[in-house]
Amino acid sequence: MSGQDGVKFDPKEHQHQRYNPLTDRWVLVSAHRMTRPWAGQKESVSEQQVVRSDPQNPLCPGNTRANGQVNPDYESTFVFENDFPALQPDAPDPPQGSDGDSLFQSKAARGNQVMCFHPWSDITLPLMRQDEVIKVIDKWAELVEELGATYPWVQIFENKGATMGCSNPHPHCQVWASSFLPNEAVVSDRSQKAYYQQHQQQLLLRYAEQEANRQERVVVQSSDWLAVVPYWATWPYQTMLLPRRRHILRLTDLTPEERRDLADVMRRLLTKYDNLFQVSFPYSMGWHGAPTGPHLSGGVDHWQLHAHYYPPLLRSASVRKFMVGYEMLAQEQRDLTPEQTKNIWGCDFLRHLNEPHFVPYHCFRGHCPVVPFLS
Ligand code: H2U
Repeated sequence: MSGQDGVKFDPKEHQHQRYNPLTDRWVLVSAHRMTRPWAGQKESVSEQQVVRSDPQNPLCPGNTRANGQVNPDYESTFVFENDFPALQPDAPDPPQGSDGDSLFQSKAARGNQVMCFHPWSDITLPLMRQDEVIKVIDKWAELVEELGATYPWVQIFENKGATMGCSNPHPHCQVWASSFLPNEAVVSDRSQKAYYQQHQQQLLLRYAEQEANRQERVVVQSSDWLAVVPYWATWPYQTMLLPRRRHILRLTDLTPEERRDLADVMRRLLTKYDNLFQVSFPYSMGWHGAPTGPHLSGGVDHWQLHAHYYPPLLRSASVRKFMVGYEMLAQEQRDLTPEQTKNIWGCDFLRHLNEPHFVPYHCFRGHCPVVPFLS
């Protein structure tokens, strides 16, 4: 069926599909659906304060964890082996291959860690000082170096906020090293490789160059980094953080200047997130860099380091987007275009939000934290 004769296509009005070149999948954009009423689930926004140091919290300095080990009185970042690892380093391998029927196949999996960003439980990355965020980046790079010496994939990810399934408000991330390339890595590797072979240029280096020229979806930029709402974004406030100036395979390759700049861009991006609905903004984020272990010797020039941020919220701090129905059974879909500057609920495009955090710095570094956490 064709569309209405004589009506000019407007991406803000008319549904269309956008291609995600990293996943080789399409997303349906149907901006006109924003007007639908919402009588569904709302997240509760609690004004609850997180205590700076809770004697019961196993992630705080000096406290005892579930396995009986006592944390040191750490003053910066702190990494420990997860006491409940999804990937146990010494678990026996399952029998390789299938059990005679190709529908029932298994493979070996391996090891993981928890990394605390800061000794305080009531602080988050956007409220940390730049030097404190640089220490987080340095530690991420160290972990990629250490675990990547043997494991082919080191997945650093932060689940922030109870709504993203985070079990502890203390600022932390997880690092899972696997003896295999997980699904997302396999698809991203395949897509970046195909693009590189066809164009002799890294897909994401070219993409960063294009986004920097177009300036339609850029949220924060600096001399070395870009934070953009990807053209193919599925989540309403999804962003991607990528180096814009040179080919960089992994976090380990970042220069001290690039780390300093990254810390600044991360703080600015995350401050905008918090300022959007004036809450400690929930998300899942993670780094994707070239595979490691056996891949350290080469064959991965098509890769460009980048981070994905996937926030769950839709139109307010209390209404989230659900990836259900059509998304589960047919294809991902979004209701507003990634470049729209304001939606009908009056939420500003991230780029236009203020950069000073809504919690005044002097108040925060003292002892009156007031950032509402979603429960
Ligand atoms: P999440 O909040 O993202 O679930 O991460 C907290 C992690 O901390 C989780 O993986 C680990 C959990 O297994 N943990 C320990 O390793 N020891 C503890 O004593 C508490 C929590």
